[in-house]
Amino acid sequence: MTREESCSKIEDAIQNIDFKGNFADCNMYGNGHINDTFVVRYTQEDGSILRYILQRINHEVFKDPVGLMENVAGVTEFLRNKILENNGNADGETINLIKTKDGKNFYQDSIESYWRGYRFIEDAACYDKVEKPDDFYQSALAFGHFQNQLSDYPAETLHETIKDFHNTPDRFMRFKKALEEDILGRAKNIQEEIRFVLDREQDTHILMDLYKKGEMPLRVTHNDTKLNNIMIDNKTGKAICVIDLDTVMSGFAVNDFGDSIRFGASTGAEDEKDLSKVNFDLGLYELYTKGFLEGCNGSLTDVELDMLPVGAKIMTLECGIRFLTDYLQGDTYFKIHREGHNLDRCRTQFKLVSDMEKQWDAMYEIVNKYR
Ligand code: ADP
Ligand code: GN1
Ligand code: MG
Repeated sequence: MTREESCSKIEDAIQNIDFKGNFADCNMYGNGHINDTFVVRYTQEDGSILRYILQRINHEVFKDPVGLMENVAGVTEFLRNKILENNGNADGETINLIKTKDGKNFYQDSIESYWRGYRFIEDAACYDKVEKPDDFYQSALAFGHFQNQLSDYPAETLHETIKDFHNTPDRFMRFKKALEEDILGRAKNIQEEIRFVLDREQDTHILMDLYKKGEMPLRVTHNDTKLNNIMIDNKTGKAICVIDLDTVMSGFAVNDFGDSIRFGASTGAEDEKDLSKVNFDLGLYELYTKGFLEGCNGSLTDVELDMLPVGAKIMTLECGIRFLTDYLQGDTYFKIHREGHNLDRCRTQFKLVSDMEKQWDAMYEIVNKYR
């Protein structure tokens, strides 16, 4: 799509979603790797400004945007009802979809792009790196609580928005296929990273094997629990709202735990080029473990508790494998902002995996301290 076409489609979407007030402006927003996110500002009658989020769903990634939006609408409504039952005010505590002028949850334009609007969560921030340890702890409470609140969600009504999303053995197979095909001839320059993955094939099976034996329960999980998918209140410092619900599906609790660890318990950014700045921070791991277990409020089984460190390692390894696969395939999945971006991202993940392997016993001891 050319820039002009893209702009005209944004205007088209804006006109069809029921945003209130007089349109002021629209700008790209946020650091997500998948959807196109914009902030749209509207002037109100009293002169104040109301902001909204406008998103174009990436339907190369999400093949069934209609099913996805059914999930998002279902989950947000379910959460809103729970919050209302408990404390009577759900404002800001779940994402709020803004319907289209004809009452739908999304707008589909003439070139088959899917757009949605959300109320902008004001006076809150989301972080790409832990700045204050307490933010990480608050996010742990919120993600644990989120999972706990969805424990009685009718899982059978959820659409699988990305097939085999956290099927790690399958991710490993897809990596091997991309390696065999090596369409851009990039493999020769990344032998160390390739070896790193191949050496850990056994690890990729651990959770799936437990699941197949009936020892690892499937739950309704978020599946993308990185710190920048949670909004932290600027005044209170509490996590107020879990966002990015596109991947809410059946999954393993330990993967939700693990995905937060891989992103937040690192001393460096996910795409840091200088690996000497990227270390696994055991103190942050401990903080998150404490918060997540408090948030889950006793709902995890013994096997799940035993597997929390494995979840951390496997989610980090899997994410690195996904970045590396995308690098081999020509960077078509994750948005990149520089050459080699996916390779840089992969390297931080593998550095963290190595660090975890060195601190493996301590990771278990910490879980045992809080279980
Ligand atoms: P992606 O799947 O691309 O990561 P997200 O739904 O996570 O998309 O949105 C990208 C970013 O936009 C978030 O990290 C956050 O900064 C911002 N954002 C999303 N929804 C809201 C909202 N309702 N209020 C304020 N900011 C939001
Ligand atoms: C993507 O959409 P975003 O930026 O929150 C990805 C996650 C990865 C993450 C790595 C749907 O998350 O699975 O862990 O990037 N989301 C999807 O930062 O693939
Ligand atoms: Mg996101």
